[in-house]
Amino acid sequence: MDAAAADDYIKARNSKALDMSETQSPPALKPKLKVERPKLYKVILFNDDFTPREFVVKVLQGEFRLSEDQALRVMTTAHRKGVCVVSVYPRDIAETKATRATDAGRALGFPLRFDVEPEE
Ligand code: TYC
Repeated sequence: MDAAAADDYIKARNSKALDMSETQSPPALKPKLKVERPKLYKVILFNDDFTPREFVVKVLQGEFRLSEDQALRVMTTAHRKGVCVVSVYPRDIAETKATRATDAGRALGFPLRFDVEPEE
């Protein structure tokens, strides 16, 4: 077909595509297949002067499934620097773990604190 005919054909095809009653028409626009990753949140551990080191390690192992070695490193970093990132999770998991870990300390009268903040 010549250029004018081709032009008419494309116009007709696109106008059909926009008419949803024509189910066999190809879509005029490609659908966006965009799958977004869930945003991640950091759980932060704060140092304090009262919570026993061994207890911090136990909470890190129990609530965050860290190995003894990882838990010791995280506890030691928080002890020396004031804070340490424990791990990252989707928002509700991060919040649940931070709350449970903070409550475990509070139940024994310790001021142990875990917080959640969005990853950049
Ligand atoms: N600083 C505490 C102590 O000397 C131990 C500790 C470490 C507490 C890390 C909290 O996030 C923490 N007993």
